[in-house]
Amino acid sequence: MTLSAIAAFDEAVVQCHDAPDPDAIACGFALLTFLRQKGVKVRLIYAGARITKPNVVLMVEALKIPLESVSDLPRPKLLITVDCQYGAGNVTRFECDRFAVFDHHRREIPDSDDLVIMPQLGSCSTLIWDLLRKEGFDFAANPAVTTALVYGLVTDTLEGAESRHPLDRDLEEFGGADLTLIKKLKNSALTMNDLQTVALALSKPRLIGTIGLMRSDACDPNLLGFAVDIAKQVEGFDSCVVYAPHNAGIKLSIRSSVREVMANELAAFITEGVGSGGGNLEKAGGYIAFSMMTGVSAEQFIAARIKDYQTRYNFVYADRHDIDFAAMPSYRKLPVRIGFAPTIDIFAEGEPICVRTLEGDVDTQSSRDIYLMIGVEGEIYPIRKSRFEESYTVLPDPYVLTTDYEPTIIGKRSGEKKRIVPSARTCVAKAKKIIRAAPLARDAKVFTAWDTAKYFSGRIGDYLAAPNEDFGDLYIVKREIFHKTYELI
Ligand SMILES: [Mn+2]
Repeated sequence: MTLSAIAAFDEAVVQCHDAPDPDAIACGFALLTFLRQKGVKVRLIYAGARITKPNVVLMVEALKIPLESVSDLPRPKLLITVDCQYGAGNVTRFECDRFAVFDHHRREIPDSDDLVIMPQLGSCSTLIWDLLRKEGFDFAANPAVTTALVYGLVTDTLEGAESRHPLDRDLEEFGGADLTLIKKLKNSALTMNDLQTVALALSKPRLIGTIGLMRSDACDPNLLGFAVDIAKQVEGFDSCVVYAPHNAGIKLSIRSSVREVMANELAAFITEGVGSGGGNLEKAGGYIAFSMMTGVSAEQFIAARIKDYQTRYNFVYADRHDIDFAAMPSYRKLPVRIGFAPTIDIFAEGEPICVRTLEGDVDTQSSRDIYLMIGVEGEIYPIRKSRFEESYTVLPDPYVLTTDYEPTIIGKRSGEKKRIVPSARTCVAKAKKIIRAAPLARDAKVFTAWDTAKYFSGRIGDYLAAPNEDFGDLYIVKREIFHKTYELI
């Protein structure tokens, strides 16, 4: 259901899950404020034990959030659950005429037009912020709402370390939040009990292959980040995973210290099909509902996934491989139209810039010599001007973007954020490039010649490819993209 559709109701109730955390409360507060401004009569409620966590109590007081604790509810015309799903295990079910859901956990209830669920986001606050922005909500006039949403994001993503989507980073950098209050809240998150909980978790580490696994009793999510940051320093742990019960599932916090494991990928692997996970190369997090792990304990489930993760990949290093590309079929690059923009058309020459894409942030600088390419799936990558001119022909047509997140370019000196599309033009690959390629028979991690920090992950069916003239310059092409961009000779 859209926010405008909700604003057309004359009354509504917004409900947080039964153990309301800053993310749920922030979303509820933001919706309440928006709907009241639209003339809707709204209440913000939760059922369950009264909140006692010091940071949550302080947040509600400091931002004057009219959060009510209830045990029963007169049947509302519209009940909106935030950061949780109506009828799921972590939220008391109240009778209502109609319900709507805003959440960022994996869908647990039958789909309908009244659910807005985006598991790719690090917090529900990000979702609500984005929707309010699209409704033209005046954040400057409502600083308490801005502060609540930024704090909701901060707690759900462990200060941004485990954020999953470029929109999370956009909210992190959104101005107008009371950073002094957020700092105070961050530093009142723990109880003495929490500290004992983490000490206990760290006292029983398990080693699966080269990955450490630790279980904690329920505790503040911040503590998981704290625990895993200590654990990752243990020699012998290439990566580590700490998890704890959280609401109706488990929350995972993951760190990696080696090139062979990207934390965000390990998070996505552990939660694949059963939850949501993401982050960056070194830090990541995730969530799995108990209802998705039937028949096994959470410990058994995670341990099995970690084991599977470590045995399923072939490792391919560009500088030392023995793959017989010469025996593979030859393909020619199709003349597919893609976009490009010279960096100096976006920012003044010499400015360090950050390209924000779905895949993550890429740092480069504005230079006469650097162009940005916009690929068929909206992916962005820098390319040298000389290489561009060798490989592409510029077309007269304007560029039209067809993906849902529009990439932005941030000037690191000026702090200015700019769209790439207005500066983008269309080009087409000169059709002479011949490559050798074959689909992967096993999942593989490919370490290319030109990126020493990351690897490219290929799934069975994706293509391993290399240009005819240099088998050392190998790379992975996703199956969907391969057939759109290459043809068999
Ligand atoms: Mn949340």
